[in-house]
Amino acid sequence: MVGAARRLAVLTGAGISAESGIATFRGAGGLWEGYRVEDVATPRAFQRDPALVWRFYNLRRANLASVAPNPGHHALAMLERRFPPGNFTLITQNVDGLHQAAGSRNVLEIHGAIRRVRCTGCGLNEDRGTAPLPDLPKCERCGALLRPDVVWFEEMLPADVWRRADEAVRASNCLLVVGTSAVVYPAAGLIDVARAGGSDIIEVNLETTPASCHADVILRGPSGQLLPRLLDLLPS
Ligand code: BV8
Ligand code: ZN
Repeated sequence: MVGAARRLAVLTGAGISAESGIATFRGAGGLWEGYRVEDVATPRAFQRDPALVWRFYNLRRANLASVAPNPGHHALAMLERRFPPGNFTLITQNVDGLHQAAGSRNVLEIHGAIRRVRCTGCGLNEDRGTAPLPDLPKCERCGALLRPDVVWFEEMLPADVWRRADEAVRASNCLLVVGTSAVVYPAAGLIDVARAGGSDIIEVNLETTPASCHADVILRGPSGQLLPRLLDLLPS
C-alpha cells in the first residue's frame, strides 16, 4: 500500500516519541509530570495560574534538551524522500519538534511547538529552543506575558496549518496513523476524512484504538521497530 501510494499522508501522536523517552499523554493514566493535561493545557488554567502552567511547560521543554529522535522518526524522514515533493505530508499532534530534528521536511504541527513562545500582547512569536524560561516569562518587546505556542484544549487549531493538513489527507490515497490514541479532535477526524476518501489506512500502535476498526492494515508494536521494517520492505 505504501509502495503503491501516489500521495502519502502520515498522522503521528505522542506514541512515536515514546521510544525517545517522552511520556505519552494517556500512558501514565492521564497524569503528566504530576499534572492532568486537561487541567494545565487550557486557556482557563493559564488565566487562573500562569506560573503553574509555565512550570508544566518548562519541565517538558527542559526534558526536550536530553531527548533525540528515535528510529521511527528517522524512518519517516527516509520515507518522505521516496516521494516527489508535495506528495508526502507529515501531520503531527506532537509539539516536541523531533520529526524536524530527524530530517522530516514537510511537517504540519497542528498542535504547535513547545520550543516556540507567543506574546499574549503583541503577537511576537519566536523559537526559544529548550533554554530555561522563568515561571512568568515576559515579552521583551511589549512587556506582556508570553505563552507556549501550542494549541490548548478548547482552542482553535492554527487555521492555515489545519487547512493544509485536511487538504493533504483529502489528496492522498494512503494514510499512515502512528502512535495516537485517536481521541483528540479535530486531529482524529483526519482518519474519517481519509476513510471517506477511500484512502488505504495503516495503523501502527501498541494497542487497539478507535482508529483500528478503520484500518486496512494494523501493525501492532512499537513504531521505533516497525517503521524501519516497513521501510526495508519497500522496493529500493
Ligand atoms: C478544538 C498541545 C474547536 C498542548 C494538545 C468531547 C468529545 C470530543 C471532543 C471534545 C470533547 N470536549 C472537548 C472536545 C474537543 C477537544 C478534544 O478532542 N478533547 C478530547 C480530550 C476529548 N479538542 C480540542 O479542544 C481542540 N480544539 O476542538 O477547537 C473548539 C473551540 C472552542 C470550543 C470547543 C471546541 C484542541 C485539541 C488540542 C489540544 N492540545 N496538545 C500540549 O501538548 O501541551 S492535545 C495532546 O493530545 C497532544 O497534542 C497529543 O498529541 C494529543 C493526542 O494524544 P496522542 O498524541 O494520541 O497521545 P496519547 O498519549 O493519547 O496516545 C499515545 C498512543 O501511542 C497510544 O495509543 C499508545 O498505545 C501509543 N503508543 C505508545 N507507545 C508507542 C505507541 N505506539 C507505537 N509505538 C510506541 N512505542
Ligand atoms: Zn509582546
